[in-house]
Amino acid sequence: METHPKGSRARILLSSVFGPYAQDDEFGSRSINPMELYHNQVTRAQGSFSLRMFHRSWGIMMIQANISAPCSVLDFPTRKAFARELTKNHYDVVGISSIIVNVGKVREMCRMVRELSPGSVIVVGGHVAAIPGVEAMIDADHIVRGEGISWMRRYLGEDEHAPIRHPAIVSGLQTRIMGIRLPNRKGGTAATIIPSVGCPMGCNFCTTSAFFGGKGKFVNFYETGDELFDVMCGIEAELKVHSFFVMDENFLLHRTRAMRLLERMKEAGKSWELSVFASANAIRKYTMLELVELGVSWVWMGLESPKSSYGKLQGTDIGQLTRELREHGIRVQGSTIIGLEHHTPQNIHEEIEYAVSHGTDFHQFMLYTPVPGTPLYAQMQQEGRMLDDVDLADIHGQFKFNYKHAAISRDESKVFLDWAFRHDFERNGPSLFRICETTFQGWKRYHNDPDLRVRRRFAAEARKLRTTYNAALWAMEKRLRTTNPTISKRIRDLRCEVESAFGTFTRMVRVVVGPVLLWTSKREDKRLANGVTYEPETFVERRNWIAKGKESHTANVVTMHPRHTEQPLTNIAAARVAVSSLSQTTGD
Ligand code: B12
Ligand code: SF4
Repeated sequence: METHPKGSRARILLSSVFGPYAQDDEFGSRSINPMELYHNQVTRAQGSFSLRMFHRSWGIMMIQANISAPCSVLDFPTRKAFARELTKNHYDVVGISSIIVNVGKVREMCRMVRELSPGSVIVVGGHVAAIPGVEAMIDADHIVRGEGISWMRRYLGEDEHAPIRHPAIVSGLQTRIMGIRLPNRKGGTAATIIPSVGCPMGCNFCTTSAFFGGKGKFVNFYETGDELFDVMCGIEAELKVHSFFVMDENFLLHRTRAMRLLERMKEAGKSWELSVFASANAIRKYTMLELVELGVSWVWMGLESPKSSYGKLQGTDIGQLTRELREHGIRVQGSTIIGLEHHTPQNIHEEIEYAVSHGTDFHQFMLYTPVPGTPLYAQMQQEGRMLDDVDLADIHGQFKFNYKHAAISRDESKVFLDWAFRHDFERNGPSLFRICETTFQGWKRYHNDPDLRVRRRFAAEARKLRTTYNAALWAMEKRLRTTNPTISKRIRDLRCEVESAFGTFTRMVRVVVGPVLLWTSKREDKRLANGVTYEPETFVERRNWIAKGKESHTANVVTMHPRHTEQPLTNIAAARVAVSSLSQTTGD
């Protein structure tokens, strides 16, 4: 493979695509496709109760941490900030990271590099590279498919097999719920840990599996539980966290690694909380006790209909599994696909009803979407079912079908998808209420557990319930009293149980904080109705950096540029501090 002539002395810029994101524009931003996880695809119908937060671009952070060349990461820039960075610093290589929907931004960024930094080599990586014929759509010198750390190391003439250094990544940023922006307190948010990329299950629609090799393949950054444990200890010390968002498509599938991690946690007395992605059959390889001891407190799991052809659920009663997990204090984020082959306008409501009846804490709904690079896409193309006139910026699973479904039209697909979100909210209430339910169930079962590690973890989770969560329950109960009396009553019942378990202090916090949350959540709903949206701040991080004309070496420098003009909520500072623990509980 061709290497860069300057090798590790080359100056590298790694950038994510530019914002603002939550708006409609000619570069492919879409107001229904904000740069948010929950509000984009999970809690978007929950108004002010929707969980709002951002996640950094971990792929380029991982690459930066694993090369010895001077390297800047520019995350969530505006076009202006990207242009400024290109002209202020000379870069030998400009790397752009993107997924498919943002290909229009990559095109524009390549154009800008050619104009403003004509000597730079342009490297484009991430899922955008899976688009067939992407070479003709963008003006890049290298388009990298699959794992990027090893590619960049090879390109710079470095050892591609060197151990992977994991950067300390704060998982969720600028968290906001019920109209309150939570402070970015050190240790207040989970850390993201990335043990591997890809998934060997190879479901035919799955882009992450396909991108890293497909069925039977994946790339492990950390093979063993010992390696993972050491990385987690390092990050625990650096970020002062006890909670980890484990970004591995199917973490529990690798049982030997997970069980060794548990052994090490037990030896060291670690009461860590883990949020994981796992398929139902992988979860079933563990007893509930093993999951609880491992600290699994949040699971993201596919809930496909039993009539679908995907093997992840085979032999598993998914309703029973969800109930059991929640009874053991494990929050469940269900994921349901709308528009599977067997769905029709006649059975889709029943299918959604079935999914919603699981009563998971969170529920993601996504359209069945053949995405370039996947076996499903190849199949649909062969069958002549792909729609040619759909803009790539609209293929994000939250708008309309990009293919001809046997029974459901493109317009109907959006109607059914939107109904699924609304129905889940009406039937099960705010996710914040549901996680309180699960937390309380876990506490009731484990607060006297003989294992100190387990007791400690559930005590920590209950601290939030004793204070702010209970106040939030009161505010939700009031807000839903007329619009959804059934849910309001369920919230009230839970609150009364919580208050009788935890006593006077909990009631006092509710009396003080509850009305504040009631007011802020009403105000937030008004703001949302007026079209307020949220954007992530811009980050610039430099590593192995020698500023132009200076001799001194700067190791790691982080700068943040607040983007939007939101007023600090100083009048409600007390409530902000009080609810700041939320981001830990949601695993992000
Ligand atoms: C975190 C995340 C987000 C964050 C965004 C973070 C960010 N700053 O961009 C949030 C939650 C906001 C988000 C939103 C969306 N996401 Co998202 N997201 C993820 C998730 C869960 C993790 C990404 C990650 O960090 N992985 C770990 C890192 C190490 O892997 P990586 O990013 O792929 O990077 C590696 C390589 O790709 C490569 N690489 C990456 N960049 C570069 C750059 C260069 C120069 C080089 C050489 C190599 C390289 O090297 C890296 C190391 O090996 C993935 C699923 C997954 N498991 O990857 C989905 C995923 C990337 N998202 C996806 C989608 C579709 C979306 C949304 C459209 C939401 C939706 N409706 O589904 C929106 C788009 C928002 C927007 N306006 O752009 C798809 C992309 C599909 C595709 N083929 O394009 C994925 C794969 C999920 C899926 N299976 O459908 N997402
Ligand atoms: S189990 Fe999940 S992550 Fe793995 S291939 Fe299937 S959909 Fe993708």
